[in-house]
Amino acid sequence: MIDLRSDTVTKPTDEMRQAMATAEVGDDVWGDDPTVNRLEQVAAEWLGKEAALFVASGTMGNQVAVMTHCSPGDEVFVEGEAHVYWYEVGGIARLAGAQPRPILTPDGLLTPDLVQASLREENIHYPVPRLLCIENTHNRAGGKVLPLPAYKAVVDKAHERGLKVHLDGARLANAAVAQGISPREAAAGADSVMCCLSKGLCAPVGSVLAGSREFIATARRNRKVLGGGMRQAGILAAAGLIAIERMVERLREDHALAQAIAAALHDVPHVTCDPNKVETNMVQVDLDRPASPVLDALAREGLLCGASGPTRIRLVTHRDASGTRPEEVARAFRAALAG
Ligand code: TLP
Repeated sequence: MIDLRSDTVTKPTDEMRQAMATAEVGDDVWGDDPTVNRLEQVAAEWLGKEAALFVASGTMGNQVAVMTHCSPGDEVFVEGEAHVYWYEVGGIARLAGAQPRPILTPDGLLTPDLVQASLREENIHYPVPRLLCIENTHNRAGGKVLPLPAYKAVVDKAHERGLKVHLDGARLANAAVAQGISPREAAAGADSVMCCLSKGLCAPVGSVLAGSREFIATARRNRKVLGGGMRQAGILAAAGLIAIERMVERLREDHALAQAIAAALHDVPHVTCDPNKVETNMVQVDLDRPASPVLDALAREGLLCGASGPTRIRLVTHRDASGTRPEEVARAFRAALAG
């Protein structure tokens, strides 16, 4: 089976398993886990912020960030297809008690003008505008990168209008590698940034949330209320350290494989797939029919992938699928779509 459902399916590397087995641990809720403490220091440095917090998942990191920035009733601006809005079980409303305000874009890319246009003048009837969430790379936009100059312009516009900025950098390392910059450059200016260690970076569990010392102190309390105080979590943080220190550069291989797969799918009948649109480790495949039965047929051909729309399939490349032959993916699609 070739599993391209997500880069979340990656298993820890042998080196990670070794580090996990021998990790020094303690009770992290007491601040006693040396491996978690080290991961948090390394992550803060890596993301260019004062402090960081190890969290159980990307969802927890995003939601803790929104809870920390916002009070109930505040307005949170999100790109219309952002993960924090689409896939986090209504957490903005449910956990922070805040109101999400989607900003519609043609391609997932926020611009200063779109941010400006969505903000209203102060009025007693309106919620207090508080936070802008940016996603980079953008999942539902097919792993698209918001390039550094455009990212900076959006951050500046948000700050100029008094908003805080949270960066959902679940795949920030992919965005950084694709642009030839460091993750800290890619997160510059954001008041908080979340990055997943458990996707292309191959850690089994966990994400990091980074920001100012004061922000992280409050975020730590908000993580606790969500049940995210994880005790001897050093066993997981040990793998997270390897994710940050050793797994970033190889993301290039995932990006190259995604390109090659898109090129192989380009001329498959009933499929629209443009290799020029592949920027990182995702391939979007548009079909002339509903995706769901095609997914079943692909699975019968030995290829697992997921739908990201009624007629759209998403393929995600990652380390555990690095031996995938693009022509095999194209063969599976041809067979699944035959007839
Ligand atoms: N994305 C998952 C699914 O939830 C869709 C995937 O397979 O791509 N932000 C972004 C941009 C994400 O893509 C994800 C996960 C998260 C946050 C949440 O991370 P986890 O799954 O660790 O809660």
